[in-house]
Amino acid sequence: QRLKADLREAVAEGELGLVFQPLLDIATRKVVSCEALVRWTHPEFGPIPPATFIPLAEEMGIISSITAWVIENATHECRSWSSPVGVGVNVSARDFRGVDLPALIDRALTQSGLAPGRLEIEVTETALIEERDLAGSVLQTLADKGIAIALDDFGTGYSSLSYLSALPFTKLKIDRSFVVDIAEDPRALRLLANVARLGRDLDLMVVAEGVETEEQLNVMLSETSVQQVQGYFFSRPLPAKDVAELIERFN
Ligand code: G
Ligand code: G
Ligand code: MN
Ligand code: NA
Repeated sequence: QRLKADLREAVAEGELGLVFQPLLDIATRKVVSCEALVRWTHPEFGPIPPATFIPLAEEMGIISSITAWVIENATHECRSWSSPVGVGVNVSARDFRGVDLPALIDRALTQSGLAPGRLEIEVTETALIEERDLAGSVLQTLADKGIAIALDDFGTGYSSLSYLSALPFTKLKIDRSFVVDIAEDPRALRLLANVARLGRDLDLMVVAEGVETEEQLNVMLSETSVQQVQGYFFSRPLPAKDVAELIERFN
């Protein structure tokens, strides 16, 4: 209850923060986009993980204010980067009902001057299960504007495969559980390789999440058709200033 009251205040007072984690092209090792991730540092309890406060915000009905704030900030930051890399934003199932997402995104793109093709909306399978019909029409509207649509945490939800062809995805983000053992376990590597191939067959950009070691990167490069990688091996999520510098230095 205390946490809920404090979260409401933090959202109202603009006390949330945003960090950005780069996604790299596996072959060139250039940054291709950055995922925006929200942060909340409680004045007394310190950092509260999004896995804790996002569900709270959903329950409280204030997730759309967070989403709106994230989209405005993320597009603004992205516009300031020295090379035209993209920016990814996570949306919650509730956002499909709670807010006019296309209107909100149009406004953010206009205000920031960012090209629609540089914005990427990340949706989880869980969000799609909860709001299947609505999500389908909203995502189609966004895709028609040229916005990229990523299926996030792929492989961790239920009945994932049916969504892949039914919805207008442009990108598949394979969950990090498919990456963690690939350097030691040949079967884990075969599984990742086949999931990646499925994505490529459907003309999706294929991303592997949670790449933590050089060994993982090397086997991925030689044995799979994964095109982009994200993970601690390259970079943790960084404050806006640091990610801008990283882009300037590496791209
Ligand atoms: O580092 P990390 O703890 O940031 O993220 C944990 C999870 O929190 C992510 O998998 C993501 O789904 C969720 N998350 C992070 N930022 C946002 C956000 O801005 N909006 C939503 N809806 N979820 C987010
Ligand atoms: O679910 P989503 O992909 O939106 O959230 C990304 C989450 O994964 C964030 O919490 C981020 O901090 C975390 N993350 C990013 N890279 C790595 C990694 O290499 N290893 C692990 N364990 N977590 C990661
Ligand atoms: Mn994500
Ligand atoms: Na993920």
